[in-house]
Amino acid sequence: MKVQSLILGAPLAAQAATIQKRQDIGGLISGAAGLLTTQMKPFKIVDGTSTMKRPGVKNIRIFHGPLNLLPADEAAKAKGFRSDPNSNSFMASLLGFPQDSYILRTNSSLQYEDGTYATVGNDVYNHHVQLFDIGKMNDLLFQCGKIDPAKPKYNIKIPGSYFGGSAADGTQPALFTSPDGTFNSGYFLGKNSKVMLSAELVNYSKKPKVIYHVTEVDYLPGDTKDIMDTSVGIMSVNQCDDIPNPFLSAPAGKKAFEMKSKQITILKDGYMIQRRGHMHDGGTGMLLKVNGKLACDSKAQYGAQGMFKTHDGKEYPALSGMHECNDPIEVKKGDSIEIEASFDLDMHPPRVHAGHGGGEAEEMALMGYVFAFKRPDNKQ
Ligand SMILES: [Cu+2]
Repeated sequence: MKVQSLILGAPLAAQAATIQKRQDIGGLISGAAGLLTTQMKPFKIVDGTSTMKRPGVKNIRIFHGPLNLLPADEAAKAKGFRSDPNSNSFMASLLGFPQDSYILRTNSSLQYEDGTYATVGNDVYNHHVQLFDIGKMNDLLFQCGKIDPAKPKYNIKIPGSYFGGSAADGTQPALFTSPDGTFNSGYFLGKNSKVMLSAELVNYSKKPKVIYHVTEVDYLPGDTKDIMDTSVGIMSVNQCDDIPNPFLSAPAGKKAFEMKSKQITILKDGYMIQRRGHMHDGGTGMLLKVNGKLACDSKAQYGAQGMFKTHDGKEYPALSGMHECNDPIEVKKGDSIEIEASFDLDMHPPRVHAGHGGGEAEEMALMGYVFAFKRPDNKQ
């Protein structure tokens, strides 16, 4: 995951700055503006039937691509910043999403042309796929420390909201309501919305591969009475430490270890809907606590998407999912949250980078939650 940017809360501004700098130095890659306006039209849109109980929900699957994946050692020769040096990275503005709608759920997957899934079992490692809507300013959901929500340290809005995505730790959907769609919340995708795709995908086979990014969307067109808008909060376990680098490594000489966050304060009244950890191979689970009470036990699951080989040739079950909690829980501004993460690198060895002389891939421990803002009139 490209998390530095998530954590700054200004993903594209941060990336644009990096790109701009590189361009000034050598003009090696097309400029930020060019990259940001690279538009990808849908390859096709397929109508479906929503499985949500709420009446009036529409369902479509939007195919974007083709995306060409070079084998890891060839991809490693490409220039430009990537969190995984072997990955093929993509950034584009995706067209075809239903604007002026409340999005209830997005489900991102990688598929071959024949509709089968591209997974680690057939040599495609999904480091991350992220969709951001940059057409909206959002309120800050939390700040580090014990904060009086009436006097936040920073009184700012941030551009862009996480809107969906997937990673090797599971392709569970982004859910902006309860699983059946009946909780009265959704993500408002406005007329000015601009859905940006940012992806890093590793092809561990020897041959190039061609895949598609498919976003399944459940949505309510137009306005919906009293519906609550949502935003997504993502925090690394060390978010509030002095050095909040989200790329983690084990303490010297340790294979099994735990990390605990410092206190984090919620700044808004509302509901936490979907909550889930994000880890890499080696992680065993994450806990989310609100005011000291368990609000989600997000255990890591291994093996459902196949095995991967370590450098010593041994095969291990690959990380395949994180348990998700999605019963809406009410929270108030001033509530404190804490996150905990546990790792066991003996039981679940980390991936090893294919190029650049190998090296252990980084660990991660992010907790993400979808937050529904209580309406000013306190109606749900
Ligand atoms: Cu990650």
